[in-house]
Amino acid sequence: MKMSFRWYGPDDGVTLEKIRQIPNMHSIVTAVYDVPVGEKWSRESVFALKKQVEDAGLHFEVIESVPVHEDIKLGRPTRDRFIENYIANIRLLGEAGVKVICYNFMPVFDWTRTQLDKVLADGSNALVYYKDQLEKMDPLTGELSLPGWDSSYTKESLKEVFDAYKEIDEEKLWENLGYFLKAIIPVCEEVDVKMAIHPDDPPWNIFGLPRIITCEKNLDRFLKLVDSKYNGLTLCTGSLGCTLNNDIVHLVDKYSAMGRIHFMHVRNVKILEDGSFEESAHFSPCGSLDVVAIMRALHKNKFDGYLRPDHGRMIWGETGRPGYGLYDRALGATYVNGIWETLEKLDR
Ligand code: DNO
Repeated sequence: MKMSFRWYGPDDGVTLEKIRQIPNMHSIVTAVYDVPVGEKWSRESVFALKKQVEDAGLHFEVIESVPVHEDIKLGRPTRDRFIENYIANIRLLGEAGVKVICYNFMPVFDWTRTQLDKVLADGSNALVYYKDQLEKMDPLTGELSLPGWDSSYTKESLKEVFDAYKEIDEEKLWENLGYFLKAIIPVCEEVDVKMAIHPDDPPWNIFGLPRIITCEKNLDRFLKLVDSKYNGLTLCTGSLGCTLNNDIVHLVDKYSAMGRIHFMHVRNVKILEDGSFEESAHFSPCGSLDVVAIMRALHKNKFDGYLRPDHGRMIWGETGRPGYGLYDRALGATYVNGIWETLEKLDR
């Protein structure tokens, strides 16, 4: 297991110097952020990023994300140009020593929460998804402020893309995903860069848009679209685990045994009675997931991929990017390290 941490680049208040002080930190997970979705990344930006990370004593081996242009998801005729750009990015990142690329195939929205600063009983605040709040949100009329949101959409362009999705049901989205993978995975095999799709978060359709990377049946189908280890998963425990329909320990065990998990996002969520959920501290009793059982499954299968503590709450008065403060994620990393060290020593 290689411990890693997400860093949003030089403007991130959580600096590389701080991140490297977290025990056992191996890699930085980052991306080039100043290029519009779908375009080629420049050699200068990628190598500058690599140098910064390596100068801080950390590895530059995981990119999250190289976003997929909407035209690829929609299967528009223009997709081939964007796929070519995507392939150019894979090749460039391979040259820079990147081993894993995390991406997602969620229409329009990335991860979705209904409130970013819910105050919890202990005075910390966290991201939450409340079903009643979601019902009141209308992306086409309201002012949206979603955490993974591409803010370059205007109201008009959003309407246009929503209209285009009227033609795309889940089967069509599968077809478009298959087309994309068949084009890129042979290149990944050639340059030794593993793709790791991020599950849909939350794993159900929202705002009438289809979502397919949601459950075991669909993950099986996904892995068979191109049956190569280069076509793999980012197994995000909090995304798949915010519904009781997914047995996370089973999924982690099954897909790590198959060698198809290249990247783990470890976090905990508390599932509420109506199917809403709150992001909680990583410590198992704080949420609905058993983090020890998850780590035990990885350990049993000799997981040697990358893992990052995912979202944290805001604690100790910290402010910053929702989900991506330093303190609670650092506590998460330390907790996971402790579990892993224990498993290693018990194994001897
Ligand atoms: C949220 C993240 C996601 C993830 C993308 C991958 O915190 O896990 O935004 O980076 O879905 O493309």
